[in-house]
Amino acid sequence: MLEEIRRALIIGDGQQTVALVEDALAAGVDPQLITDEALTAGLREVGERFDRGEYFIPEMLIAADAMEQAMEVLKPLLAADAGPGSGTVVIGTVQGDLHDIGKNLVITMLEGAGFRVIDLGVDVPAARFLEAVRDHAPDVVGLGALLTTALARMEETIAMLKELDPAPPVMVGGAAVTPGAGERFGADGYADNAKQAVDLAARLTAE
Ligand code: B1M
Repeated sequence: MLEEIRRALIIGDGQQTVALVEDALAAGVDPQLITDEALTAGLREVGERFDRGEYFIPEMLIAADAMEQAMEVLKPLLAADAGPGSGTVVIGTVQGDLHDIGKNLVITMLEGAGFRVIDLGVDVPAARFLEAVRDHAPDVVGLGALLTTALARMEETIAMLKELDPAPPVMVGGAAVTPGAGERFGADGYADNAKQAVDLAARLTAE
């Protein structure tokens, strides 16, 4: 079933992806497993095809749209299973980067866990993060990046956030980020997926 969903997503058939997700849910398959092993894995394959020159931007867009349609079905179920949390998280994709599917998934899980989330969107300049910290006094700031070219912006933004007094804890994630890079940039934690992001935010708010 997971493989069928993955294949429907890779060819960008949104209707079929949603129908197969609904079938899988009806058969009792875990929503988190569908999200990670079928949908996210499918988009990873789409990215690899793009890398190999087999897919172009339109194919990436269509597959992303199929994922977004499927996530509408899955989000309420994921949110209900997100675990406990409290506090405010300011989150955004750093400047130069327009990817937002993963960030939105992280937001769904954070909100499901009970966090108040201020979503700054995509292509967010450092100044906008600083302004949001002043306006909302968040317990955690989350920065995402999927493009390696956006990592320099992430590093700069963290450096500016860390000059604030008090400096908010910063968590990072997204396909371009590694735990090592996060640490080098001065982040307080790295999350590999949305579930880990919730656990990390809970840990950082408790510190
Ligand atoms: Co683009 N793209 N893309 N893309 N895209 C990647 C990222 C790429 C790896 C594909 C590839 O070549 N293999 C590649 C980057 C290579 C690199 O930098 N080394 C790439 C490229 C090159 C580009 C363009 C430059 C292409 C071009 O124009 N020539 C362009 C850039 C535009 C820009 O940002 N300025 C571009 C555009 C696009 C689309 C618009 C077509 C579309 C985005 C649609 C959208 O986001 N609304 C798109 C897509 C869909 C992808 C891939 C295929 C899928 C990304 C995705 O949504 N994954 C991607 C390939 C890949 O990632 N392997 C690719 C699903 C999502 C659930 O996973 O985002 O990793 P992810 O999120 C996870 C975790 O990472 C984590 O939790 C999530 C859930 O588990 N997480 C966090 C995410 N954010 C977090 C934040 C946290 C904590 C955890 O704390 C704050």
